[in-house]
Amino acid sequence: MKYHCEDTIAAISTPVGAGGIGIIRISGDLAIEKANKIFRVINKRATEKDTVARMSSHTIKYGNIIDPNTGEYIDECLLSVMKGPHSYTKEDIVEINCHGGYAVMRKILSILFKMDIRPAEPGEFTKRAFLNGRIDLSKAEAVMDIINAKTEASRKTAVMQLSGRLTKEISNIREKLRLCLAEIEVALDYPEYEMEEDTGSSAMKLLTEIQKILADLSDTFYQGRILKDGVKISIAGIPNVGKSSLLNLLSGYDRAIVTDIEGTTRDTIEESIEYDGIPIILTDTAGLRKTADLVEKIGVDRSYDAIKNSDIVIFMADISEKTRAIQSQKLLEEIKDKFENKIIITVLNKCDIEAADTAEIFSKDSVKISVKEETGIKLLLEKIKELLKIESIEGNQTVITSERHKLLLDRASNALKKAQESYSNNLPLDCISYDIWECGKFLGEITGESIEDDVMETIFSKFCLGK
Ligand SMILES: Nc1nc2c(ncn2[C@@H]2O[C@H](COP(=O)(O)OP(=O)(O)OP(=O)(O)O)[C@@H](O)[C@H]2O)c(=O)[nH]1
Ligand SMILES: [Mg+2]
Repeated sequence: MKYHCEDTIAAISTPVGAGGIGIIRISGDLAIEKANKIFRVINKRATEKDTVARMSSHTIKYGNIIDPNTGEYIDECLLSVMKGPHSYTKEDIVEINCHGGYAVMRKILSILFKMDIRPAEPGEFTKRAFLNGRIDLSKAEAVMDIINAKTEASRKTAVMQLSGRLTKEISNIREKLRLCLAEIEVALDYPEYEMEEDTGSSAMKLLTEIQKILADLSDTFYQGRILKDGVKISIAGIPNVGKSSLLNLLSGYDRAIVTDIEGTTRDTIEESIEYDGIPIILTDTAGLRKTADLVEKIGVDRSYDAIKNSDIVIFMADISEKTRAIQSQKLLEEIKDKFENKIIITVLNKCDIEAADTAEIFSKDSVKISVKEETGIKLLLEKIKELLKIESIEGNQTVITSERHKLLLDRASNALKKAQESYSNNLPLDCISYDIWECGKFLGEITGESIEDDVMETIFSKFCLGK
């Protein structure tokens, strides 16, 4: 596929702000011709032939950027040329490595924009790479994930997608569906050979297999999302049990106010941390209790919202006093009832001053810790990791991290379910063909082989400028 775009585009590809170097990327038919007009090679032995227009592909030269209209010297830089189709977009690309000041880069861009080059839209370089057939859509999405990856685990999953593992898996399934459709067609075209029954039953066997693959892939989304965006964990409990102290310990600084006064925390406090490559979004909450204080009441409502929105709840109890521990146990039961399917880890804090027979009030799988003495914390973090089942997906399994992919996998799977229902209701094979075709179409939307323009525009509009 070669998509030809008349426009030559340019953008700053490095982050906005002061930096040692900044990169301006130009892509399109005019990239070399226009860069030639603004660049003068600096070299003792430079001749008139030393121009951008004569540079070989994948070479770099040192020189000055000059405004061709005024002759003004703008900056010194390194300029590289990558000729299409051997470039990121498959078009001619020129990259200017100038000094990373915002004013310098804006000035160079403004000169380019006066020369039939237009500003690139967000993600437009990658969109061209996709439209020109260099990468498929799921790989283009992975490029964005790599840019946004903040932890080792999210980087790994994005690289896995960029390496084409998901693409390969989807292509294999689509190929199987294509063969299946071809067999059905033959059976329908030659009724005299009476192949319909055999073809139908072998198609159903295949569809069951594919459905299982699709379901397994779709099921990896929970872990994939966590690896990409982080797991949301809230710390809840009655006042004064040490919730904010735990947040401070895990985030490594005094993020929240800690006092021995009940009701110190009034609002939810969020902090991002990382454990063993897993991104965690930790929320400390106001202690849960009935209160007449209006502000505290709002805080308590927010605590319940935080519990509702989290993947895991650390329910913290204080085992230094039996009556307070009993109070905590009651609240824990209430929370379990209210949030039925929530993963809750019971954490028993202040075990450094544990009161006799208090820990026994809680179930055996509770984690005993002391924030003060920093004991039991690793155990707690390991327990979280165990619950997320991250280890099992870090091996060879393909993991999906995009909601769009999950939705399409589920739709593809539903299409197969319809095909199976039609078959059990003795509907003719051509009805089944349609559902199989539809399944392939949904899968094709993941890789971008079958995709509507507006969907594509939405995907690329989420990209950052200059990529
Ligand atoms: N002995 C002991 N004291 C602790 C421990 N963890 C916290 N504390 C103390 O318990 C008191 C309450 O701690 P916080 O972290 O403010 O408790 P909280 O649950 O956030 O309280 P609220 O914000 O009021 O809901 C403080 O005096 C802490 O120093 C611990 O492991 N051992
Ligand atoms: Mg607190």
